[in-house]
Amino acid sequence: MSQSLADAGTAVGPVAELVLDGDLGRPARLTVSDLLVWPQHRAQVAFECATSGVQHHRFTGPLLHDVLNDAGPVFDPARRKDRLRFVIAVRGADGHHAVLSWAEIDPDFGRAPVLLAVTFDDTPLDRAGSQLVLPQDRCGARYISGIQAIRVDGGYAAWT
Ligand SMILES: Nc1nc2c(c(=O)[nH]1)N[C@H]1C(S)=C(S)[C@@H](COP(=O)(O)O)O[C@H]1N2
Ligand SMILES: [Mo]
Repeated sequence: MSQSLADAGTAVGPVAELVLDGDLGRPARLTVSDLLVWPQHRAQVAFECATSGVQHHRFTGPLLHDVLNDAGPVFDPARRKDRLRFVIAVRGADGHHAVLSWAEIDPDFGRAPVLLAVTFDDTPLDRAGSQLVLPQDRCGARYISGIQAIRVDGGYAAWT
């Protein structure tokens, strides 16, 4: 049987894909190995879970901002105020979802170093899917695992 390049070097099994869509000039489907194209960052984090207490983990992966910027969000990059109406919705394969504001991760505003993880405690996430890493969050609930879709939405333009 043939094996795709994306599977090479990882354990046998289906490779998870995430869909990037919404108000983007270049929507995309990305495997975890596709996420290695961007500069890789490390995060050593602690977060509290309401049910299991404080957890400590290490993650690596690209900045969410770098990945989304390359997908061409349909705002005028030269006008800072134009970015403020954009939201980013992230959904896991189990339906768990949460939103971030674009400004939260934008280097001109909140500058949160949010990652799309490719490894979790040194284990590759190729089959489980990427996990959202928010070092600024005290609570673990937005650390969405098994990411299936990310939608960028500038829909609040309707208010202007
Ligand atoms: N896909 C998905 N990701 C998720 C959750 C979930 O239910 N589904 N739970 C969140 C919560 S509440 C916490 S605290 C962290 C860590 O939860 P875990 O210890 O159950 O992995 O994952 C987060 N990511
Ligand atoms: Mo949690």
